[in-house]
Amino acid sequence: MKLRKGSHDATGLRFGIVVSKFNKFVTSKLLSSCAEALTRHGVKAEDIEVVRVPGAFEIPIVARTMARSQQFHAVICLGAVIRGDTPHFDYISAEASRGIGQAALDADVPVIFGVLTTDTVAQAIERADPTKFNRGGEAAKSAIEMASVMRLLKTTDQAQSTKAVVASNGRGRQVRRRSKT
Ligand code: INI
Repeated sequence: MKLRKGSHDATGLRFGIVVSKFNKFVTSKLLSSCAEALTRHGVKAEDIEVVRVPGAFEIPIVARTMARSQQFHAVICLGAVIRGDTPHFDYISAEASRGIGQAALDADVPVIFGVLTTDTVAQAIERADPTKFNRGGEAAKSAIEMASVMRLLKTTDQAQSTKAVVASNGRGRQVRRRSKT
């Protein structure tokens, strides 16, 4: 059995962060704990790029653009959708989660779902609090792990596809040719 695991060493990795301004009293906490966790794991401040968007609904298109730019090893999405009394919550949270997942698949780059979806303001505050659930810091750790595991898989893939295979040309001599994969 071959086991491949990502690591939590983020040295040399670059990250994009998309953060929504709606419920900023929560999302600013998510952002500060996320950035703090990235730098604590070895990411340089200049290797973190932050883009702000109005609300969680706008996160997917920016996440997708950043993920496809080839500038980042992973993109982290941070937001807070709080239920309140309207069905707005369901539309926004469903679209944010669907779009964020789609962005990762379209770009072939990890896009992390750090969007809180809670019933109450108190729950959102608790999840963003670095001394409690610390969802911003958790999103950073997931991004590092996914960036590192994807790099591992892509490096192995590339090594295999460029590996020269040694084959006999039928006259006892060996020729080198590239594998087709
Ligand atoms: N955006 C959020 O990020 N969180 C919310 O709780 C929220 N609520 O409740 O309405 C919210 N709405 C704005 C939405 O994301 C868009 O910015 C807006 O609809 C414009 O497209």
